[in-house]
Amino acid sequence: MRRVIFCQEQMFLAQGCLAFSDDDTVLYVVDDNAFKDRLAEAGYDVLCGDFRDPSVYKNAHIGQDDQILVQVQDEALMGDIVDNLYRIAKPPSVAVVTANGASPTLPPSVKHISVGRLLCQDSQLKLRHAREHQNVQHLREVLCEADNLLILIQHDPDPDAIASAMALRSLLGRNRKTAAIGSFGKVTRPENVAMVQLLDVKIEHVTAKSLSKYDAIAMVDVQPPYFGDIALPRVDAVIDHHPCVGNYATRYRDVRAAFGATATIFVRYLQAVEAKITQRLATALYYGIKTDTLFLGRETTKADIEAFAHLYPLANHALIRRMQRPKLPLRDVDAFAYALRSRTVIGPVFFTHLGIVEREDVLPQFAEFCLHVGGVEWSVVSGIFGGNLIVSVRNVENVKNAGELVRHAFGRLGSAGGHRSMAKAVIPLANLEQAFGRLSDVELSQFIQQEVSQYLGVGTPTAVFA
Ligand SMILES: [Mn+2]
Repeated sequence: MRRVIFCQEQMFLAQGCLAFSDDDTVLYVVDDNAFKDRLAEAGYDVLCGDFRDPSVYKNAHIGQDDQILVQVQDEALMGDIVDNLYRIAKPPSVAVVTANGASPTLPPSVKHISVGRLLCQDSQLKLRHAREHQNVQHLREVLCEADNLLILIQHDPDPDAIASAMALRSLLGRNRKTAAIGSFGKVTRPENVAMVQLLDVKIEHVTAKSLSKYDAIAMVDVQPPYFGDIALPRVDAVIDHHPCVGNYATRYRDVRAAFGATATIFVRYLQAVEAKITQRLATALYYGIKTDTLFLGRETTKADIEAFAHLYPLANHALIRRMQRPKLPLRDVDAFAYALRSRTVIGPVFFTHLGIVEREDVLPQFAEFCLHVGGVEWSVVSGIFGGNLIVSVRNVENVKNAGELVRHAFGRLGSAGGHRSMAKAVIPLANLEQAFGRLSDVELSQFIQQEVSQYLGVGTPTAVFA
């Protein structure tokens, strides 16, 4: 690709020369001999002639592979240059540079570049970086004295929290010894388990007692009120995107409720201080933004999209595909085989009850799988875990709200809630026994089928639970 720039000296000085990429060869075409000599001395390829003379275009060998940039002040002259260029048998592509968006009448295929706007965008970005740089400096000052820092995240850490914790550690130039990532719970969702395994992230299990061994606590993707009654000895920094609830004291606070992910805040921090974003960190942050915004489909701002685009070329997409499709442990295969055989399909609803399960997460994982069955719009997978009947619900788009379904069907007996397309009910077996007496697995599954099909209006299960 060759770039040919039609340029006059006053424009060259006023606008700087727009040539964009260092990889392209550039030919300057000027109409002033003294200017030509100065450019030639500076080492540029340059040709001189009258811009209205067709031989200039011939001498420059302009053809359709060239990109032309016209930087002249006089609009009539600009029009004549474009005319000459478009008269070439195989004309090149043409853009004109104007001072501030003022656009002379030219064919629509000629694109306008506004130098004013370019400068404005650039200065806005620089001002933003300057502000974020100060944020990072403040954050570093607050945490620098701690020999033993804890980065605390929520009880069932999700990719946004894990990625943000990794980013904070990297911003502070620390490692897992000097800045542990900790949680009172543990990672349970299979996708998130896959993430910490594939990216080799260690999440320490902390208790209220073990907190005392840290000399500073930073929270990411969560705020102190989340921890309820757990007595936190101190909170030094909070970086989050959830709306603030309740008051708390902290030395550093950056809460941006408009952002779709905490990872987006960290991408801005990293950009501002020109920190190197390793492939591992980029992969985590990219996955964090992707999952928290449901692939930019939910509560997404321009900031999230910019951060996502910045990370895209840096992230390992093969690894992300592996996180999204976590492997099924061999010992779960039998449970799945049993569940498939013992299914009940009522209208568009796929029901199955697994009885006692070893791990709770097989239920949502299997519910996800059952949605792939032809004609199925809802999947309702239940099992018994830890003394509770757990009901996991998934649906396809454009049907009733899954969260409301479980609230209506099971809310009176236990905790039930969720989103549009995924929901869960946790019903203590003791509550069921109190209401109905002791129930067998067959009776439990009949009970679930009856409650769900009644709410969805999909007909009645064959055996009615009285
Ligand atoms: Mn988040």
